Amino acid sequence: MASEYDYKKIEKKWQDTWAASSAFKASDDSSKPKTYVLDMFPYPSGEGLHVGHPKGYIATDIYSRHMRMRGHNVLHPMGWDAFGLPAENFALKNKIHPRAAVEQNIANFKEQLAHIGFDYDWSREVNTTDPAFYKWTQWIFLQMFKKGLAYQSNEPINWCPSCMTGLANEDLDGDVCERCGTKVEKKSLPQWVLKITNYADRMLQDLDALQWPEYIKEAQRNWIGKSEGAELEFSISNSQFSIKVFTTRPDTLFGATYMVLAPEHPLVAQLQIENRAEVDSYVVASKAKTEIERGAAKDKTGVELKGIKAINPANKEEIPVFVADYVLWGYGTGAIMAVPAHDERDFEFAKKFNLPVREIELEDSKKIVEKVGGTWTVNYKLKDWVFSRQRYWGEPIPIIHCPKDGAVAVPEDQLPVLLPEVASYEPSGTGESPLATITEWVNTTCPTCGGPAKRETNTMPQWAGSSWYYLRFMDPHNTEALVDTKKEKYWAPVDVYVGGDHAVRHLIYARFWHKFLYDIGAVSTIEPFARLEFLGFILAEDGRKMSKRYGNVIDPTDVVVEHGADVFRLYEMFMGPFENTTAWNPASISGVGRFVERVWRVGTSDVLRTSDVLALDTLLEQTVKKVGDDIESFKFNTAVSQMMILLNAIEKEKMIGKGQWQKFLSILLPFAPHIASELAQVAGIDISAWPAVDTGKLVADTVVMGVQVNGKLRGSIELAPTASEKEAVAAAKNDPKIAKWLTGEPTKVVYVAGKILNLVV
Ligand code: ANZ
Repeated sequence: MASEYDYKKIEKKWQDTWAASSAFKASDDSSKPKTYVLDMFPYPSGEGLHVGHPKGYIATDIYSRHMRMRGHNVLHPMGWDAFGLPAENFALKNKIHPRAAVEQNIANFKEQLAHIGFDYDWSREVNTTDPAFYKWTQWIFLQMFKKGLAYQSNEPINWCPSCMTGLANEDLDGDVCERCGTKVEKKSLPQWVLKITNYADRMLQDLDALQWPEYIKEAQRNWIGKSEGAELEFSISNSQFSIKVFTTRPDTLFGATYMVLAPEHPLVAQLQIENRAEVDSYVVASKAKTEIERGAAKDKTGVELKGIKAINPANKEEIPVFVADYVLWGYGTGAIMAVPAHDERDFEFAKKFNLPVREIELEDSKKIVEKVGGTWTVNYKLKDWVFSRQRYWGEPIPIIHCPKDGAVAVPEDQLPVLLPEVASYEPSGTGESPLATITEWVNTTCPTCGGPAKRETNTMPQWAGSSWYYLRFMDPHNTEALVDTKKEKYWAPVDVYVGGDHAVRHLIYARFWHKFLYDIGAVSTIEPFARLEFLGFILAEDGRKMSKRYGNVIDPTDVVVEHGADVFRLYEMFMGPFENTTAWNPASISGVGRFVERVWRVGTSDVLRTSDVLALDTLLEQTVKKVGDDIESFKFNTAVSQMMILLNAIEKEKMIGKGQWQKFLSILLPFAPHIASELAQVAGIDISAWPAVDTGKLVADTVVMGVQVNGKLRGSIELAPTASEKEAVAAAKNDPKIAKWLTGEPTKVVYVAGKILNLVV
């Protein structure tokens, strides 16, 4: 007699068993092939996990369990991305120290994850805020500094007045702070900047070989924004000055009817302009707009620089010069030649200011650049990475400023530079980090000359630790190197990386750091993540994003308590294609719940036979094959539905061979590891290996095909899937139920072998 399925007891039992036997510990020393499966590690927020977060973790869990069953040595680790603004803002709001908040939140996350039965190797857990970890984040920064890739700059940067810190372009959503939604301003602050642009070309080139979704690659290409063109020089009449422009269309040079300088262009201040007051007030007004607003404005604005004429180097024609904010200072040379006949923005501007639109014959770009003494050049939209944050909760930048020796690296044997305790870690808003107030920490001696010097007080951005953490999992306890060379060679690269965010940003930064580490010999592969799978989010039942704000958050623990971990796991995979965004649906969870109960009932009733049940053979083999293929290609939903089809057949037969049951439980194991393990134990079978597909049984001897007569289903015939059209028609005629509808010879036959026969009479 079948017993009740007590998932609470059984799931706990297996979770304890796995923990006690360190079942998922990855070995560094293995003759097996390796698979490294990685989730984008979470930032441990105060809100805890909602049911959307584990979707990717379930997928990697299934993938990694199945690779382990295929005989691979699998690394599937988990850790915490815990530095940065969100953690600090949470701590400020709740009036606790960020470190205490992070610890508390991590404990909560781990508790939530534990209930779901994941196969993480917790012995490799990392936390970016652990000094033993960030020592190496600082070490990488120092290597970049030594190679001239970390430099100081005073260029105006994005400043969030609400978060009171400078930000990188990647931290913006258009022109607002990605974190808090406040419009950013431009502010000049001394900054550390990383020369990511040095890697722009390699980051573009190496995208091609990656097994990543095409739209993510495209997003990266657009973010890098490589543009090939020429720099051409226009002299200014009666002046020693000239204007250099960047153009992708030198062939349109004869059509240039005016020029534009960006408001920030130094020439605007230097030139002898007749309408100085008007120009200056335009420049001031343009400062209030963001670059996005400037670029997108349909109604173009600008002011002519009266008394100034530029000379077109191709035909020596004098053309007017404007200051206009649709030209940006941060791109190209900050000045353009305007060709209204060929450029839409220039056309809009020309219409408004009554400037000539000249149709021309295009020149030969090669030739014309040479003729006017221009140079070919390449521009990137990608900007160097503004790396300083004026906030407390980040890795201290390991630099000492000496009045004599300038910026000096902290000696490597003094790493990590520990983040000091501070009485108040609120952002100062002055453009200095809270660390600047701790004089005993700031004042130090210069490692070069021994004289009095000061520590750098800015911290690193929240993206620093995540730019290399995947390497640390390969060797998390190493005190001598960020990763041991031998271990890195064995584990690298990450074979499958799974997440649902950071198409640019993290994935750009990590690729940049990785390539740098490759250049200094610290890693052996040119790319960190060979394959990337991007997931679609889970929305609340109401179709909105799950958020505390809307009160529609579902806690995975509640679902596990109500339905069990296996049901939760199967349901999240069954919701739809992995990459689709889908809404939570309680009715559908109950459906999956019934599937699990039925599996239990079959497994605990008297159905097992010593020999195989022939009627199940073909479907079983097809299912083993499909589930394996589907896991490999991240099509988890169709894998689950195929197992449901197989279960129906097993129930219909009311019996199954022990060997067949073993195969079924084996393919179920990665999805529903608790119930599969329990039922395998009940049956006394081993399900640790992925079953081989018996290809000889994949094709059924006969299939049942529907037969339509004049568009209406009139019956079915059973014959070999490879049968010819003639054989199929003959079989239909032989079936009395169908034959009575066949009043004459069919005038048209549509036959899809193995699927359907359609007769028109
Ligand atoms: C003349 C011209 C004629 C242009 C034409 C385009 C079409 P991408 O492809 O994005 O690199 N440009 C250059 N610097 C600029 C700046 N700082 N702010 C705004 N626009 C700028 O675009 C390059 C083109 O954008 C350049 O080529 C320049 O206009 C403009 F039929 O020069 B072109």
